Amino acid sequence: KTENYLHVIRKKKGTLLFVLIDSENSAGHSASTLAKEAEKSGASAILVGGSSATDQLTMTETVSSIKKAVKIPVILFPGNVTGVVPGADAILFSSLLNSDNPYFISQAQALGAPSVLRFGLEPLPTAYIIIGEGTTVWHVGSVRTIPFDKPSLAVMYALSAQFMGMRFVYLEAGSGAKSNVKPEMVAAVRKLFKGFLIVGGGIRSPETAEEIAKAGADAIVIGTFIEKGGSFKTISDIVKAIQSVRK
Ligand code: 1GP
Repeated sequence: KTENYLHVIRKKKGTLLFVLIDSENSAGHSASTLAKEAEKSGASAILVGGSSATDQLTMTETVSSIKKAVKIPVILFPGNVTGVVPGADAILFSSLLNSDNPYFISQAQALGAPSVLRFGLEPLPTAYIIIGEGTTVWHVGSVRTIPFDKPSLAVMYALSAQFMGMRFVYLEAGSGAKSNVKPEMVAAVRKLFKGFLIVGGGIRSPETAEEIAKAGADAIVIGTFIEKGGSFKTISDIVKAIQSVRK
């Protein structure tokens, strides 16, 4: 149902904004307050997780408080099996395709799958592709990275994801990354990948968000900007900027 909802509102609104809330790191504000503000500012979904989120109890409480606070879907974005908790609408069921460690490609997925079934989470089959280096996800995920200026490598992974039946690709520069995924790379992937294209990491301004939307992203993800107390006025401006783009 969440997958269908995303496609429907993408068609209606243009590029969507997903706000990422890290249950362990929300600048003193409660996760539910941040989620409510994000919804008011025009976010289309809340992602909960992050590669350093290891406490399942906190995750479960965070998901439940966010669920009570907002109507938009709450989607898990786990960095490990510990990120699979009950109460969310869906989960980015991701394989870190350019990891050198099979644990992050298929083993964590096998370990987490029974819980996804048991908790009734809708799995959104996602190829998680890391660009650049020096970020937490790059380190934790044993990533064989793709340089920012090599769009053709990202395209190869996205195509292989498509051929394996994955319906989502997430191009990730990493939380708090100094530079974001370049529009040229997004455009190159967009040209061949037919599924839902998510782009995140280091996006903080309406201008950058708009460039990425113009390049063909279906959704952009913002986390650190909000965690660090960035204004929701800017978030509304970002939503306006990306939703003016229709592709
Ligand atoms: C990280 O792509 C997300 O997994 C969001 O990145 O925290 O840099 O906004 P930021």
